[in-house]
Amino acid sequence: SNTPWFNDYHTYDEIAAWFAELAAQYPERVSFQPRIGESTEGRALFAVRISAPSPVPVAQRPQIYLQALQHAREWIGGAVIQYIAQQLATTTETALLEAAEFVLVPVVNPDGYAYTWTTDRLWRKTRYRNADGSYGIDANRNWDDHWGGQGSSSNPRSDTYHGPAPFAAPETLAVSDFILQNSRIVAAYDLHAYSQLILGPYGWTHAAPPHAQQLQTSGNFQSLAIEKVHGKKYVSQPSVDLYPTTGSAGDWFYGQQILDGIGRLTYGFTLEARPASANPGFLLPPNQIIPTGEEVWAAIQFWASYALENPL
Ligand code: 0X9
Ligand code: ZN
Repeated sequence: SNTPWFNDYHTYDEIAAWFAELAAQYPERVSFQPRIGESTEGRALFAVRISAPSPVPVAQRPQIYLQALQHAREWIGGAVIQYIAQQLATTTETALLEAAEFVLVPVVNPDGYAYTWTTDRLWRKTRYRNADGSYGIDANRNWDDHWGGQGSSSNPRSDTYHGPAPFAAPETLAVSDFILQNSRIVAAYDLHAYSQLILGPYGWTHAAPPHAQQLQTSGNFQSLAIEKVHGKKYVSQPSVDLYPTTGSAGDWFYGQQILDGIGRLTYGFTLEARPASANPGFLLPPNQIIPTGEEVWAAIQFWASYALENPL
């Protein structure tokens, strides 16, 4: 439903309050975890769980994980995850919600996000205080999967600074711990902007992952689903074909089980939402929130269904 809420972007405080209100409004489906950890500046990292009643106990269901706003300036990612939450809370098509539990961390980098509202609209990183006096770790270079390699920087002033150690950022540490506590996750999504891309493993190497066929099929289904909504083309490809990265969430989602046997094999994806290119880039007009939400919601339903039917 296209409420006025989705006609504009919102601050961190507004978003947190909106999710708490969603849980209050739809207690049968939505629960709000106000503090799974905290940011460098002490803001709460909150989580949201969404499912519908069914004979299968929620505690036994496979889980579908979504996160957004690792990168502060990518506002559309935060708006899209709110849109998806609203659909999950209200949809009358309940099959997915009866089979699975959706687990969301909508704002992974609340300090950076707040900074884009107060000071610098194009800030990307966290607000970690670096040893050289500069600020910020690139959260999406700080996950413990081939950390510190190509596509990340050891320069604290760089926008792709990987941090002093894997999970040195309190945000990535808390969120990754939270993900591992949710031990039945079968698919995980990291929402970004921009370029209209659906990115699967790997980011760190050109080598094909063990489940390349299922991952590519999932990506292709998502791309088709998106195009049917508003005709937008989102290219589905391995992340590394965009450019190599190391220490990224998408690789950790999929690969941490392979690397150290922790957790479950997971359909790990990164989505780059609208727009297609640098104009308007991160400054996507708010009248595109709803259409972008609609097309990504279509992809998410295909991706979640496919993961539930074809576990890795
Ligand atoms: O560089 C990133 O972290 C992501 N792009 S963004 O413009 N949102 O910053 C892409 C991460 C996907 N992984 C790889 N491309 N390897
Ligand atoms: Zn990003």
